[in-house]
Amino acid sequence: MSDTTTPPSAATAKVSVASSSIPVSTFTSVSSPELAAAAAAPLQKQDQHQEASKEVVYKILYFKLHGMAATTRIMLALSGALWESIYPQDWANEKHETPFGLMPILYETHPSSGLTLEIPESEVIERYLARKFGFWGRDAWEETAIHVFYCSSKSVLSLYVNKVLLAFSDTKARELAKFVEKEVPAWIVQHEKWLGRSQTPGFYVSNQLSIADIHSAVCLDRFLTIPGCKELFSPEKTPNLFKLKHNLESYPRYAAWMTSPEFEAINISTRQRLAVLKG
Ligand SMILES: N[C@@H](CCC(=O)N[C@@H](CS)C(=O)NCC(=O)O)C(=O)O
Repeated sequence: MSDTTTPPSAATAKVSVASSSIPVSTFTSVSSPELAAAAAAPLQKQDQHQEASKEVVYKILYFKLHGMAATTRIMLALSGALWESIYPQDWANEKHETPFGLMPILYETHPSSGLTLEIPESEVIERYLARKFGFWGRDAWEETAIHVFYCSSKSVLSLYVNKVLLAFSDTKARELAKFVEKEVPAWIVQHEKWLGRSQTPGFYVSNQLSIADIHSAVCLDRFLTIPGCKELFSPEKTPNLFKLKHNLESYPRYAAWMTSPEFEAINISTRQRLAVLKG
């Protein structure tokens, strides 16, 4: 993992790859010796990605929404690897070609062998990339601390989606109130306490960027768009969560992704989708 005093360069932040079609599925043959060898290739450190980017190409398939692909896209952007977002063209038909008929799906192509790994399930993808790119801690204790706060942020975000966004219109206001009055404050208290306790406030583990930092920043960005919820956050009220956000923003590759035209296009369609769901 990189030290925040020396954020990685933006030079290889995002490089387009030739085709944006869904790669040929390899999920059912993932146990073949060649794929097993490709998957077991040495883990990459962030500072080795210039080298790694020549080797492996990543594609992340998801709707043109942040949703369940937001954290993966950020990790790919931070890594410096060759990657692109791909979107379904005709999902009703493409769905049946995918492992579980659901997105996101990560495709990892190894040009030297021509093999493509296909990885479904958002949490599996996130944990795979976190391990590959060094966002997963240096020992068992760091991994555990990172995992705890990563899971906590995943839980609060899925509560919002399942209990509030997907609530029937007659219960939506009540569910939102409960979420804002109970769930978010509970999340804030524990995360503020942990983030503030160390000598490097704003990181869950030492001064290392981890999947927990990245996923909590995704949560924070989402919460800051919810009326009634965004008022719970400010540099004064939640200084350590703001420090976390600031830490992440000091990485040029992150800043490049968050201000890219593609990110903005995803922003626009996410806002449109949320407006429908919020009713
Ligand atoms: N457990 C899966 C859930 C994925 C999921 O629900 N994906 C939705 C979009 S958020 C989807 O693909 N919907 C399209 C469909 O059901 O056809 C994961 O975490 O990846």
